[in-house]
Amino acid sequence: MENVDNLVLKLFEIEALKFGSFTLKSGIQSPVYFDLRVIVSYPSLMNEVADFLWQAAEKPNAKFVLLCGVPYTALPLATIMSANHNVPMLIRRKEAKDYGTKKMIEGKFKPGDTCLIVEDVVTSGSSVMETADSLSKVGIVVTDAVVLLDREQGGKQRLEHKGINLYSVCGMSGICKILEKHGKLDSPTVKQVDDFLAKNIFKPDTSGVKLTEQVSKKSKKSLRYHERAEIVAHPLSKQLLKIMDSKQTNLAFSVDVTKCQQVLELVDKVGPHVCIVKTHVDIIEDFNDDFITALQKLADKHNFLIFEDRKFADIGNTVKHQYSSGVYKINQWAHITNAHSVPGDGVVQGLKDVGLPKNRGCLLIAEMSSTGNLATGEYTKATVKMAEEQADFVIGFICTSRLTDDPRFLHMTPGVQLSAGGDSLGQQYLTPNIVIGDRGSDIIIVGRGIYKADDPSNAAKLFKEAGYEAYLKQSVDFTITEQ
Ligand code: 5IU
Repeated sequence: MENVDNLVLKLFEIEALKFGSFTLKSGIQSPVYFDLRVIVSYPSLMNEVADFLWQAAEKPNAKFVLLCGVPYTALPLATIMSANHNVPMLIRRKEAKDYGTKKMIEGKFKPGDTCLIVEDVVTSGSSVMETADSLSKVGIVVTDAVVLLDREQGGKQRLEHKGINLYSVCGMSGICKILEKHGKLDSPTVKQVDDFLAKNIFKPDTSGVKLTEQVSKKSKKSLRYHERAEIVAHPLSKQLLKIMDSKQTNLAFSVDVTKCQQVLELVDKVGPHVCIVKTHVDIIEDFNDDFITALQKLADKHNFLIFEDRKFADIGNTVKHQYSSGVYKINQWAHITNAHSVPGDGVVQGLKDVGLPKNRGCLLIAEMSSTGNLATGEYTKATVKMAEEQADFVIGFICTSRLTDDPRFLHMTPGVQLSAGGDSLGQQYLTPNIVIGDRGSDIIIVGRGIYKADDPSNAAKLFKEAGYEAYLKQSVDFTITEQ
């Protein structure tokens, strides 16, 4: 305890802890400001802080084989911890411009490795979450984070809600008590800080929105499938949500095999467990019209929708023909198809011309599951905007996490297996729990996890149960935090 007192006094002395009136990044006026950047000028203090951080994570038995500092202030602190305790470190890139072309995470790791996040100050927890997201995108598991100063504004609870335990060396109220005890702060200032804390708490699952300013409308996460089915406008989304509700499944089966008979046999086995069957008809060697009739019969028998994963990506006039003519005539039989947003909104318009009259729906590819893909950052945001502008035809996204709270849009995520990992060609796998529970997606898309299993029907059942359980847990958690 004495030691923490000394540390706080030192931080106060070097003006890493400031009291007065400060405008925070969010525009909020705060009576206290923590600026830990100055500590790099005090090497022995750096060592001391790194020790405190280590102890704070060690005592509660945090589980990790790697360390990663949140850029930038915590980077040198993580480096000291790494060197002193011989725990390898990772570096997360912060620069947005590098998202598409460079590795976001530098350093050696295997999917499934556990990593402790190190941070200097936590307010809402968003920076820790961003780092955790980047790590989990490459299959690293984050369950613990350690911070020097917790502003006690709800960051800990928000992180817990995302499955991350936060350990802190000291909190805002503790710091005030120590400084008051040592005559560095007067009681009106301490009271000011207390009042500030009482009014400025960040609530779980909002991005930096103050509790007092929360909108009361329920977000998508709190809505059950049947509730969403009532409010979505597109009849296909309604139908899909009703299937998900009645069959208790958010599983889409990607049946990527190359013979008609193989496809039909697999679909008949797996059909009872899925809400969607996803096809790539251009990989089927003996494709014919009877195959489509048989697939449609299975869709009726087992009550699922058909999604042809065609990924249209040409100008509007061309995709219109690709969608409705040629050998496959996709708009005649596939309830859902998808498109890249790269050509601009003409691609959606072209598909819509021949899709909407048949009550078809389209997904936009806003993110991809493969390593090094370019569908990130501004591209993803522009894709969401494109969907919002053509919501009569665009029913959702292919993505790796929830992109909007708008309940009309269905989020579907490929790259799912029962344990995290990848293949040799850049596919990256996450678990149903991470995809539905942590990342807020709606539907898991599973291919090899099912059709390569010894018993595809049983494998589909396991995916269905894992996905549905994550959905139930997600909704219940959210309802509790709303009270
Ligand atoms: N798919 C992806 N990632 C993507 C997109 C589509 O995996 O970003 I867009 C497709 C490819 C394949 C299925 O048809 O989803 C996933 O199959 P596996 O579960 O076998 O990896």
